This record gives sequence, structure tokens and C-alpha cells, in this order.
Amino acid sequence: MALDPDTLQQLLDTIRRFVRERLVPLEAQVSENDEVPADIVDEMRELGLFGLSIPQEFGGIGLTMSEEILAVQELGWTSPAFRSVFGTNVGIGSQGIVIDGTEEQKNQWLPRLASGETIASFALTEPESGSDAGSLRTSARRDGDNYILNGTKRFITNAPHAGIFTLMARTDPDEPGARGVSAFIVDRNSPGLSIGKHDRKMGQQGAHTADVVLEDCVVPASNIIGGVAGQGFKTAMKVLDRGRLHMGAISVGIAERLIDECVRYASERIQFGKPIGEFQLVQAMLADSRTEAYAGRTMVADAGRRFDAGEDIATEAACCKYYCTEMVGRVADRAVQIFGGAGYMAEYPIERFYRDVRLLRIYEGTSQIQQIVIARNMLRDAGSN
Ligand code: COS
Repeated sequence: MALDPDTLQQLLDTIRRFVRERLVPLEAQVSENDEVPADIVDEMRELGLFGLSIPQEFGGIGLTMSEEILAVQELGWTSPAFRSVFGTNVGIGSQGIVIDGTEEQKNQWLPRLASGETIASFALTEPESGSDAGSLRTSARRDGDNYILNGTKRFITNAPHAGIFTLMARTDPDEPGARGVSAFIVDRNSPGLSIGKHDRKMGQQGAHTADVVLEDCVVPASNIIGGVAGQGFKTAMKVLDRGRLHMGAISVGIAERLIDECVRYASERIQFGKPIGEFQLVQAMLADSRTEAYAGRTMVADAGRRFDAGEDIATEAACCKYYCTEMVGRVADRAVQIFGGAGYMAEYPIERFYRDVRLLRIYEGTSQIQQIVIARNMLRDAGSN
């Protein structure tokens, strides 16, 4: 249920203050140490950030998609590594349970995800299965009341911190495609589950990814999300539809931060006797970034409204993910250009954001996968008319 306008505004103001006063000053330190300080994670818990999207009946704040988009745009004002601390609880780690879980599963898991006591990760990708998610090989063999899981999940965000995984595995060995896949809630302490070492990455230091290795890992059959085998791929797709709106929103937030940095720099940096912002070629870059960020903000707001109205937004979510993540890449590139040599130096935040945003075009479905989803849906819809 939507918050009343005053409560929503208070929440957004609180997040804005937290981001600008507490997180922005720590960006360089987090990047250097590859670690978000524990007291900051505690503050995130206190603010309720882990439970932004989890329904109030399970202890969360229960934001609608439109409201979540506004909150996430505020969070985009700082390094995306901060968002990752609770991002999987808000999005891909928890939403399988929220959308398709049984009442029992919701009662068992959602309250601790909402409070931040437990971190949830989303484990779909494998060494041999990335964009072609339906070809995943991790097997789940029925054994009495349990399933025995074998396989490796790769690049799993928050795996080193997770208490549970929403993990997709193949329960039907005779069905090589999407229909043979089930989604499991897998406890970190399940026998046979281990976590690989932290991956070293181009950017987003402070956010951690690792392999999840399953060797005869025992998972109760009752942990299949929704209780029905063979539905896991669809659950994953629904989770990703929502996640793609979230990614669009974070991209808009980061673009707006970068634009703010650019405007300030262009007003202060003097060349040829005047601020570089007075030169029309610099103005063109500022104007292009502003126009594109505004288009992104408008798009995600529209898609969020449609989502909340119950429309099927698979196409719009892919449009938002595709446009906004590519857009912030262009904005970051222009920011480096406006800052010139300073934009390439680690002393300024620009080069760090430039590396950080590169990932947005890859995870939760590459730009090329979004293009495929959009075009396929267009052709399908034309065929059914
Ligand atoms: N919502 C609900 N159901 C969906 C859906 C959606 N958005 N998209 C697809 N489905 C359903 C289809 O209707 C189909 O169901 P039926 O078997 O009943 O017909 C089933 O899921 C399989 O769909 P499809 O045939 O389109 O699957 P493909 O194997 O062709 O794959 C893509 C589709 C490429 C879109 C999918 O594999 C994908 O999104 N890949 C990217 C994965 C990704 O984002 N990885 C990032 C890692 S997670 S951070």
C-alpha cells in the first residue's frame, strides 16, 4: 500500500540526508578499503533500508514500485557499493519470496530480510550460463524430503555475506530449457555449500561477489519457492523485471550526481580567462547529460506507475534498464571529458564512478538481452493483434 505523501517525503528526506552527510564523505575510503564500515551497515538497518520493498506485514516499509524508484534515485547520489549492502534484500534476493513464495516461506524469511538480520542473494548465473539463463546446469535431484544440489554459481553479489540464496537449479534433467528449472531458498549453512574467494573487480569496491559452490548440498523440498517445481525460471524473470526498474532508477540517481559534479566544476574551472561552463562545447555536454537524465527519470516513473497498476511491464522494464544504464555510461564519459585530466585522476570521484557504472550495462541482463526482450515482445504483441 502506498505511503501517505508526508511520510513518503520524510523518508526521502531522511535517505537524502543519510546519503549526502554520511555516505558521500566515505566514498573514497570504501573504495580504498573495499569495505563498507560496520557502523554504516548498522545505520542502514536502523533506517529500514533492508526492508524498503518488503510488505509491512512482514516488517518492511512496503514501498510501492513508484516509491522505491524515488528512494533508489536518492541512493544513486553516492557510490553504488553502498546500495549493494542492502540492494539484494530490497530486490533480487528477496523478491522471489515476495512474489511467488508460500505464506509459510514469507513468514519464515521476510521479517529477517526486512530487518537486515539476514542478507539474501540471488544465484542464477553460472560459469557456462549467463545471458542464456535457461541453460543453467546446477542440478537438483530429489531424495526423499530433500533435494541434492550440485553445481557452481558465479559472480553472486553479496554471496560472502548472505544468510540465504534464492538459487535456481534444474530439477528436471530431461528438460534442458527454462521449464526444468526450480527456484530454491538455500540456507547458507546447508551441508555441502561453500563460498569462493572475493572476486577482484573493475569498480564498485565495497560490494562483494563470489562463487557459490554446491557439492551434494542438501536442501529441503519444502524450500522450493511457491512449493511447485519447474516454475523457477519464471520466478527469476519476474524478479528481474522488477530489478530492471530498480537498476534504471539507480542509473538516473548516479547520472544526476555526476551532472551536479560537472556543473560545479564547469562553473569553477577557469580556462582562457573564464569558467569552462561559458564555452558552448562544454555547455553542449552539460545539456546532453541533463536531457538524457531527465528522459531516464521520466521513463522509470512511468514504468513504475504501470507496475503499480498491475500492468505487465516486461517490455518497459527492459527499456528502462537498457536506456538508463547506457545513459549513465554516456553521462560518466562526458563527466571525464569535462573534468579533463582531473577526470582521469583518482583524486576526484569521476573516474571511480566511470568504472562503477560500467557494470550497470552488464548485470541483471546485458543491454543486448534487453534489446532482445524488447524486440521479441514487440513482435509477439504484433502477432497477437
Ligand atoms: N515474466 C514471466 N515469465 C516470463 C518472463 C517474464 N518477464 N519472461 C519469460 N517468461 C517465461 C516465458 O513465458 C516462458 O514460459 P513458457 O515456457 O510457459 O512459455 C519461459 O519463461 C521461458 O521464456 P523464454 O522462452 O523467453 O526463455 P529464453 O530461454 O528464450 O530466455 C531471456 C529469455 C534471454 C530473456 C532470459 O534468459 C534472460 O533474461 N536472460 C538474461 C539473464 C540475466 O538477466 N542474467 C543476469 C544475472 S542475474 S544478476
